[in-house]
Amino acid sequence: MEPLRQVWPAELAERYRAKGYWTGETFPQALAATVRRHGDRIAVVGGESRWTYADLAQRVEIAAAGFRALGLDPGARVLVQLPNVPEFLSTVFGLFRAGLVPVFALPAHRQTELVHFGRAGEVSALVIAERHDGFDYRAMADAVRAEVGTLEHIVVVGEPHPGQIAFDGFAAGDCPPVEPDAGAVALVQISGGSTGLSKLIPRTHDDYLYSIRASNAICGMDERSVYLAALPVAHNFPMSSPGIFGAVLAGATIVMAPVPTPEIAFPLIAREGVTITGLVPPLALLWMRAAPKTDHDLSSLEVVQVGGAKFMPEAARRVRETLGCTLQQVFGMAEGLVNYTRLDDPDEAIVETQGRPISPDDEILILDDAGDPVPDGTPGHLLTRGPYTIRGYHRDPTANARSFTADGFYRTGDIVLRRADGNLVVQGRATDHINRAGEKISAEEVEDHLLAHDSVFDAAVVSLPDPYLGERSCAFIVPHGDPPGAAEIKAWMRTRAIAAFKIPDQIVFVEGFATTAVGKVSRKELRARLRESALNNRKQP
Ligand code: AMP
Ligand code: DBH
Repeated sequence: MEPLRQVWPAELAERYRAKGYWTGETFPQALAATVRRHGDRIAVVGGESRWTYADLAQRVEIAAAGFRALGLDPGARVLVQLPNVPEFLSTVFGLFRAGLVPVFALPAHRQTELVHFGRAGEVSALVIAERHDGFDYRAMADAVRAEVGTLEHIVVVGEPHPGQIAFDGFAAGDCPPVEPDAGAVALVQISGGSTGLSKLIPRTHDDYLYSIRASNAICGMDERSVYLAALPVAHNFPMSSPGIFGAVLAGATIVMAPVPTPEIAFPLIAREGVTITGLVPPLALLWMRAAPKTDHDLSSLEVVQVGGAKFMPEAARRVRETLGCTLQQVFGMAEGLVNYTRLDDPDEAIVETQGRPISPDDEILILDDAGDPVPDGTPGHLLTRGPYTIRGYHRDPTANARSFTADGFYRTGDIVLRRADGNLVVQGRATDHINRAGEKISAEEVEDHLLAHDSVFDAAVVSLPDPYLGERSCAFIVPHGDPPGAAEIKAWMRTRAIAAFKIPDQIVFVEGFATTAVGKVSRKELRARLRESALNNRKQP
């Protein structure tokens, strides 16, 4: 088994420690500290459950002992696919407590993605919910186990199928103390997958805890805060910016929303006195449309964070009057770097920019195509390194060669400009992915699925502007013989057992992809041309 590691050069590591970013604390210690200070406060509310931090700590011990009793040894990896339920916390902190490493999948992921994560992470167990949002995960989990050689145990929050284990059935027991090194990998996040399949992002206790602690300070998260988990909490944004983990460090209350619609979220805000939440732009639009008509009292809201995709200034400007709270723009990535507008920034900066880095030691480069720095105000490629940005993906030398420079900068793929006040404005991106309402979709990955259809000769997937989603996906398909029809292609994609957000929103059949006189065009160029032609509403180039 390939060990998970994330290593910074010694002199940088020393500096991050000397500056107090990396404190040597681990996740189990961080939870223990909150339990000592805030044991009686409500940690999490969800469904029928309402647990104090002391309750949570007890459940974490049971979960830790239960996972160890399965025969999982410290360092083993566990794929976690849970929706926004309180058991997300007892599972994940139970894994931390037992020295096991969670690898996070989103509830929207399906068999194909889970098999990929399971193999790439060499996971020993999978934790699922019985069902969520109309989907039963249990049969899928068995199918994943059949395809992932290392995967032995399936643990179910809810009623297990035969051969699966009930999370609630874990008997109270003792988990031997485990003292992980703070420089060890605590968890594995999943990249949006800008080229090909998603990559694994190992994050250490030191680096992830620093980004969360610092986010708490910037976002005003303290023990009085009530955080509404609206986006799926496995995602890096609601997990760590500052999200549910920030709430745990602060001793705040987490309110788990099963889905983020106003119908579900607004009554929770009113009932629990929610003070802060995080949304993607399309949800923010939906909330702003619903807020003026609602009977629910939203006046407890202090901060609404919006990120994951570009929030347009026109919409950003309306947040304060419609939702009655401060907007915070968040521009982050699971690989590390997170930028925030500050709560006391002038309105103009909050509306027009995506904020600035968390840390004074986040190094930011903005380069032109030739690799030279551009002056402030000029768009360029954003590269970064710092105390919580990874130095490499897990077991993927090809992706690492592409995504990191020799001196350890991460190429974000984003095109940004820096203003004189230090705030960044996202202008677009250099890589070929579709940012559909904050869900990143790799064009390559979708093209690969399309090409597996007998009637598809060639396919190119591009992003088109969409008034609601920000971007939608459009697949240009060159058929093999008679065009199969868009409905058939979509139905085919559904049989591929992939997340529904990857199914193309729009399908256009074309006779062929023109190549230049000089020869074959690159995929990147082809996608750019098709996109251009669709935007100009012309016929195929
Ligand atoms: P991932 O690497 O999958 O975690 O996705 C991170 C990417 O999401 C960033 O590199 C950006 O392309 C995009 N992103 C996140 N937040 C914002 C934002 N506020 N505005 C524009 N793009 C964003
Ligand atoms: O899109 C993201 O990945 C993202 C957005 C905001 C993120 O990872 C984050 C904040 O931490």
